[in-house]
Amino acid sequence: RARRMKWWHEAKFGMFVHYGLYSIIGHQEWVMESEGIPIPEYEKLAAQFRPKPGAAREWARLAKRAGQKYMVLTTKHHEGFCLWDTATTDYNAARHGAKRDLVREFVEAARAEGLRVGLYYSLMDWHHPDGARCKDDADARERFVGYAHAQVRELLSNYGKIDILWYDVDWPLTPQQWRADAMNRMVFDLQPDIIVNNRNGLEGDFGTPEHRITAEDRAWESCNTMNYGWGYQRSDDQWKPAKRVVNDLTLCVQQGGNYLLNIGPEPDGSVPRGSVETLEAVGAWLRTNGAA
Ligand code: FUL
Repeated sequence: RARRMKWWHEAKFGMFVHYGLYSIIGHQEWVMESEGIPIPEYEKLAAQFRPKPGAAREWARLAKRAGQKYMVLTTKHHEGFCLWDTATTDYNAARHGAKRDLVREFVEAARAEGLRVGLYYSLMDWHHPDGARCKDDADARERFVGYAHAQVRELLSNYGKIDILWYDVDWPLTPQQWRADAMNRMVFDLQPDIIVNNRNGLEGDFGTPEHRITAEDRAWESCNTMNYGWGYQRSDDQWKPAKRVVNDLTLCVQQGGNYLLNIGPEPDGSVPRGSVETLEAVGAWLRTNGAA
C-alpha cells in the first residue's frame, strides 16, 4: 500500500468535478431527489446534455494552473446517468445529447496535463429500476449488484491506467450484499496500482472527511466545495476566497491529509467564473511560495 500511495501523499491537492444532467438544471446534484422529479421527466435532460468541445481540457488546464496534481470526475452520480460509453445501459452520454464519451475525454485531458486520473462512481442509483428495490428483493439485488460490478469493470478496463477509484454512497446495501470485497479484488486485478476510498463500506486506502478537515489515524482526504453545492448551482455565488482555500489546503497538509476541491461546471461544461478566479489565485500563491 505504501508503494501505491506514495504519489498521492506527495500530490496533496486535487480537483473534484461534479458534472451530469443535474448541471443543466443548476440546483445542485441532488435535484432529482430534492425536487421529486419523476424518472421519465428527468430522463429528458439527457437530450440536452451537450458539453462544449474541449470542456474537459479546460478543467484539466485549470487544475494544472491551480497547482492541483490529480482530478476526480463523477462518472455516474446518484442520478444514474453514465458519462461514459457503457454497454450496461442506454442511459449514457455516448447515446444522448452530444453523443460523446466524456470519461474518455476527461482521462485524455488529465493525462495531457500530466495529472493523475480519478473516477468517482456512485453505487446508489436513483434511475436503475432495481436501485431501491434491491434492498428487499433478492432478484433485484442480484441484477443491480451485477450491474454495478459490470460498470466498475468497464471503467477500469477501457481507459488505460486509472489512479483512483472514488466510490460514493453505498445505500441501501451492506458491503456483503454489494460483494464489495470481490469488487475491490476485481478493481486491483484490473489496475494493480490503483488506490480506492472507503465509501463502499470497506476500509479502503483512505478516509474521506467531507466539508471538514479532521485528521484521521490513517491516510485521509478532505473533500470540499468552492461555494455551497457540488453540482452547479445557478444562484450560488458564495465563492470561497483564495485565502480560505490556501488556508484549508495548508491545514490538510500540516496534518498529513490531502485536499480535494470541487468545481461544478455549468450546463455546457464551462467552469463558473468565481471558481476560475479562486483557483488561479491559489495557483499563483502556491507558485510564489515555492509549493507548486
Ligand atoms: C456525497 C454525495 O451525496 C454528494 O452529492 C457529493 O457527491 C459528495 C462528494 O458526496 O456523499
